[in-house]
Amino acid sequence: MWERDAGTGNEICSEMGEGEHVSVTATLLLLSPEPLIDLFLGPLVEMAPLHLRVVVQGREQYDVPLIDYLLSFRPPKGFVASLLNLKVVFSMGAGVDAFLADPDFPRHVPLVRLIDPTLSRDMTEYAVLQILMQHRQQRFYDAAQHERVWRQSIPARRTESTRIGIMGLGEIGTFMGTRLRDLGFAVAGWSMNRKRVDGIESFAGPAELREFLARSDFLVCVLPLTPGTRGILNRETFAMLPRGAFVINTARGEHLVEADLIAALDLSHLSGAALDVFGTEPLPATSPLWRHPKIVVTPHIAALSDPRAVARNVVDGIARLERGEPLLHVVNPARGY
Ligand code: OXD
Repeated sequence: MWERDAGTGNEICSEMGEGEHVSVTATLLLLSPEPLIDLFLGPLVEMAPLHLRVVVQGREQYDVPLIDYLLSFRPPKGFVASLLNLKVVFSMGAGVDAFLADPDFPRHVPLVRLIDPTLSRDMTEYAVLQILMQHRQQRFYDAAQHERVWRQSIPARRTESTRIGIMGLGEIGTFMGTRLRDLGFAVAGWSMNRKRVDGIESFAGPAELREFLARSDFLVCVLPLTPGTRGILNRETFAMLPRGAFVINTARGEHLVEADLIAALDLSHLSGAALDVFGTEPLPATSPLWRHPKIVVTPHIAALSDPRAVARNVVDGIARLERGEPLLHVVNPARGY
């Protein structure tokens, strides 16, 4: 039971014993779609220090000026700006594009992304799965099994001469690249600035995009969504890929011009695509992507944020702030990541 202390205005937990009162000195607001709330609330409540009160948007009343921290992923436009005394916004995911797409987002409030090894691992598993399915011709063998035919086929390309291009060499892209490199693939990455990663060729900036694409038999997009990367998977960039290239998008649907992908597949310039993210989610039943024979569709599951990692990120971030230490993983709004 929380009560307001008449003197300080702080809230007090009255369930504790005599003399044991802990004042609530900070409030975190959780704003999430209803079906996910309990998943994220449990670990938050478990890990939050006693002086941090967690309130859930839509379930509890709260005083707007008392909200210090917000945890969310896709808040409605204008919502963040309405929280006048906000100290930090925590993202429930690695991507922060939905926050920055809000013209009213208060750019002076630090926005902290989720950086968590489980996200990098899960995203890597997804890319490895899709690449190996294609590289090892698994669909060909599935069809043969279905027909009960013993049908062998020589692999189109050896692993060491199969070139993988990762668009975005940040936390996730670098982790993915090193795992694919260790499987023996020829891996390169493309990013805004040149990166040094052992055994991974680095291409940087728009000037080196063509050369990077021209050597990518598999193209994996893990870029942040920014005005500069929106629609980057399009007719022109597909034309720069070698014939027969395979495209994997686990970043954001808005990176892809869907009609251009379908055209490149139908012309057999591209051999296939695996898409986990879409401009409209859930993907409408009327979308041609669902039924395209060369497209694998998955429902934004390549890497789901682990609720315990999200809670840890929030609790550690708040503790750092309270100790006067700089926050980690703060987004640069001008850069968009
Ligand atoms: C993320 C996502 O950004 O799940 O983490 O899309």
